Amino acid sequence: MILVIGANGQLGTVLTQALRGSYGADKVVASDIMKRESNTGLFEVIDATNFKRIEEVVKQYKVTEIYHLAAILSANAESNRIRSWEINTKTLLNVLEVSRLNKVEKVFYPSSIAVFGKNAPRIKTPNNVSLNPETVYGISKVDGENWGQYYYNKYDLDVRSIRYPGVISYQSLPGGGTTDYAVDIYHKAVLNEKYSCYLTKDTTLPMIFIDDVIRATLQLMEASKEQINIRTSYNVSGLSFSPEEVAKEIRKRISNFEIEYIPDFRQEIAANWPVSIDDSCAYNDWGWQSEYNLSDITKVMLSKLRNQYK
Ligand code: AKB
Repeated sequence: MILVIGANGQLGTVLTQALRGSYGADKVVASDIMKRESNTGLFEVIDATNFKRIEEVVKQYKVTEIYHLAAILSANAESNRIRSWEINTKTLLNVLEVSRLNKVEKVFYPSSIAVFGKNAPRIKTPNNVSLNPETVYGISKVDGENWGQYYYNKYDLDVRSIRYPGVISYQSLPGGGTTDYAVDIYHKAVLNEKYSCYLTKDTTLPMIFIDDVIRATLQLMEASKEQINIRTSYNVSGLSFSPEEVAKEIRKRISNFEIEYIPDFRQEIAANWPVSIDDSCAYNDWGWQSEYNLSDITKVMLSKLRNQYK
């Protein structure tokens, strides 16, 4: 029995459906801080800062696996430090502790490329480098990775994790991240509006398409225990591009698409993140390989969003 915490977020919306597709609708309980009209199937309201509530649901459904996705992303976290600690760190500790006490066997925790700071090589950033993030969000993700490893070492709780790049999806919007522009830009393009980008045109960041994200996550979680050699978090790469490169790709399909560049505080966050990621550990341990390039992503994003805005 699987519990998804943060099921209404950018990742949770799609991952919940994928898990239901793989394991059956009656095997996956979705949960979030509020229920939406679009929530179908098994759903529980959970505020993950509330240990007792998580435990109640875990006991009620005899949960054996938790995907803990609730988080405040990098841009928003900068102005909400205490709340970010509560949502990004305390909720994870709650999940790990509830799991330890209630025989949950496996936990998935999403980390991020935000764990890397100025000291890490920015090109092909390796899995195992010193992590000195300079953002609230990055600090919380390093913390989370270490807590996961701690519960694995100390209690044999099977915690697994991926450092996600910026996720590009059409199903729902990201909220409050530094990489959000790579989703917003497609919405503006489809609406025939000019896009005002908060990063400089040549800021290249690691990104990944939602289908690759879901495949990577399920592949990691389905790998045998012996295949998992990293208990902090795995680097996973999709592709890397800059705002100018997406704009060019969009113009191949919408020739009059316009973009302007007005960098704000998010530029400084992006400037300390990797340009590209070395994901050879994920490839060697559980066979990870991405499938989507920028042209594929642009084609799918524009066509799916056109249908949504019809
Ligand atoms: C963000 O921009 O904060 C996230 C991330 C890279 O983790 N998308």
